[in-house]
Amino acid sequence: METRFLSIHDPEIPRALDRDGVVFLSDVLDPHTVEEARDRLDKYESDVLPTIPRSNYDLQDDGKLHQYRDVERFDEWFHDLVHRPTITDAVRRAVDWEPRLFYLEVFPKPPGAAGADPHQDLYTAPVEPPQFLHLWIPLVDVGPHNGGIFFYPGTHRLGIAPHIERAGKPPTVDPQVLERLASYRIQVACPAGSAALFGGDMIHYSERNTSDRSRPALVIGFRGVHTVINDEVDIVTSLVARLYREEIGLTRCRPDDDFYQLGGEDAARDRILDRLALDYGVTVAPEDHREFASPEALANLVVGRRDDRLRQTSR
Ligand SMILES: O=C(O)CCC(=O)C(=O)O
Repeated sequence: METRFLSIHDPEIPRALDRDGVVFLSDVLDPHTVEEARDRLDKYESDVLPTIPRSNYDLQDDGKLHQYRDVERFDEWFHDLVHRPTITDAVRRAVDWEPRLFYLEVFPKPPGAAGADPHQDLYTAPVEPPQFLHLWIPLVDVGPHNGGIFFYPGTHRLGIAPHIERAGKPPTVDPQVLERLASYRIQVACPAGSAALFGGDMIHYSERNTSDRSRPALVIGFRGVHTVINDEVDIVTSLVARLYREEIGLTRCRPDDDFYQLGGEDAARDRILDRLALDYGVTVAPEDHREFASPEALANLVVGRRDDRLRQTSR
């Protein structure tokens, strides 16, 4: 596939995106904005991240920062950046549905940080109908030396690939499927401020940053204005079921299974409640857990309490 960089105003963008599933854009952010974004992310990581719930960021096994999201909710400058008409208009022209902002996430990739394993964003964040785009914008020049990114153009037409679920890590595309698709794979060196625009059905991954400099990238997610996302309670229910499986040592746990009937003991319960408090900033007393002992009931309690807290802090 030809990997030309198109101008953000190029009328060819919708056709290229439809054909390849990914399109590369030049000069989406000017050098001054790129530099300011880098400086502001450094400040965000030191001043804001430590003050917000753990569910807003992910760490790697070695404790390095992997990814953080919803930056536009906590920082006005990034809020304005993701709403710039040059960006939103370009995305609007690229697809035949009306986009709305989904989130801004950041892959800071400090030196030595691992890459993102192969995935399709429609698998990890399903929306219905499947109208979902990522605008990936590196804030330094990105190539094979510093955590470069790979795509499989054309394979977006094959639908959602089987993913392997892993404890404590995001799901990843079945390696056997990737092997069969190997001839489609491309890596493109992307200058700072350029972008890759791709659909939620595009398989992609990035490598470890083996350079001695951070490799930050912004990812602006867009979804169709009429899409629905899985209910938050569904998402937290499946997370709680996973915590039950991990902490009790089970292979299966259904949404309505009772923790105590599954053989859960006090020490496992305390670890689960600690993990939920860290992730969602919500405290559940051990005596309350008896009453909300299934993944579904506990998820309802956690989401309800978190929403109450958010309402109070936004008053
Ligand atoms: O920036 C990276 O390393 C990974 C980006 C990514 O996985 C994404 O945009 O979904």
